Amino acid sequence: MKSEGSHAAFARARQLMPGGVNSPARAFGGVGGEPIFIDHAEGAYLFDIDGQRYIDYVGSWGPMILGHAHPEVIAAVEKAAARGTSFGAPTEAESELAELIIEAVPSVEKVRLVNSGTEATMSALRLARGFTGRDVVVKFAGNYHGHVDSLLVAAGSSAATLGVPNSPGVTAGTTKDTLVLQYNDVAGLERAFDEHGKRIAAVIFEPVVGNMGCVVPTQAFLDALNGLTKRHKALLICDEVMTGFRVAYGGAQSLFGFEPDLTTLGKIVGGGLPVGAYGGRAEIMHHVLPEGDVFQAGTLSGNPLATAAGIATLRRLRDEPPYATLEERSRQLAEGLDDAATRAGIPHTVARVGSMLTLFFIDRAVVDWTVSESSDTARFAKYFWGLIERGSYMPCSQFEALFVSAAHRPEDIAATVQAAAEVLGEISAHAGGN
Ligand code: KE4
Repeated sequence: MKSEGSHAAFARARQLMPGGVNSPARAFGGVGGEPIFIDHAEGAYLFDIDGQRYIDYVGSWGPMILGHAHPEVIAAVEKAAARGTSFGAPTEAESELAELIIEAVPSVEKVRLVNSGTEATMSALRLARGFTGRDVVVKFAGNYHGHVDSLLVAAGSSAATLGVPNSPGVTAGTTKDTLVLQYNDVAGLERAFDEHGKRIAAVIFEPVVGNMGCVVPTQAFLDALNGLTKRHKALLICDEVMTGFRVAYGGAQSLFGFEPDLTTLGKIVGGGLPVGAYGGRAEIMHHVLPEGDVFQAGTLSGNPLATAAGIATLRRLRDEPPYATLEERSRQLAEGLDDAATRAGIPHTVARVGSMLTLFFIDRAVVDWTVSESSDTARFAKYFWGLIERGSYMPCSQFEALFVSAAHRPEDIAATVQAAAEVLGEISAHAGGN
């Protein structure tokens, strides 16, 4: 499968933009080779600029739960565009989208729309610090919450270690109040609260992790997160940018039955256009400017085109919930990948919640970043390119979740499973069966 057009397009792009991309996740750094340039997409399929078709399991990293170019979403955006693209003044569409979010997510009584998941988490952290008057925030290794300076920290060596920057340009002062713990580590969380409890403004976490591959929280960890934050009067921020409207219409919190203090959203709430959101208890959101004094603003927040796409997407998910079908197709894919790797004799595990899942090239359950980072990424790269050659487009990193959309048909899943069986068989034969 030659991508001559992508090769030339990438050469041009690298002259113009750092790494030739506008987000590093797209650069194929985790699998080597060059990214594929997309011409258009429809339903479950991407079409590259050389005319190759791929069954898409990235879905723009989550937003495209209905599939690409859904007629209702396209029509809503076209209609909105004809009426003007941005006014810098309030519109009823913003209230419509806010109402859909509030009705869907039990813990959200008031919400503020922003333009990305990063803006949502950055603002939620500022609000938590403003509301509590405290400085320290807790995050977990392998959880990604966008490129928020104070969250770009290396994993601390122990519960007592406050963060050090893991990116140039992030100052020690920015990360000195960030504590990085291991996901699913209840004892570590307890020690952190013992040591820093009165200074902790918030704990932010992914309720189903997508950003170290798919990792599921234990019930004990969820109980500790809720119990310890309440006991120490810290806020629990549930980052549902990826899981919101993905694993259930009400997000992971509705699936697992807990109510965080603040929730961040993105991806699906914009239906592929730039929308992020943060919301929660009215008494907390009351502190956001101009009602309160925690500053946050944005020229294009609640943009008419983005809200139109978000409204059309959420209405469709509410009125014709695809979750039973997504569960069936995703289970078919997960079992097929698991079976293919088992038949090939390749050490692996599969983790899944709803229509987000990961095939890990490691021989044990992935419970946190220390396990996930031990996965065989070289083998993952061979698997990735083998599937590309056979027309299935997986996330270009072992440390990402794949997504199934409502547009994926049983025959698409079967084709991908067949391709995986061939690729994994070749990998195994080449490696002498281990
Ligand atoms: P954005 O700023 O990229 O809209 O959202 C940041 C973000 C926040 N929280 C969670 C749980 C997220 O998964 C993300 C973004 N996810 C990545 C993919 N794992 C976006 C892909 C990219 O960076 O290009």
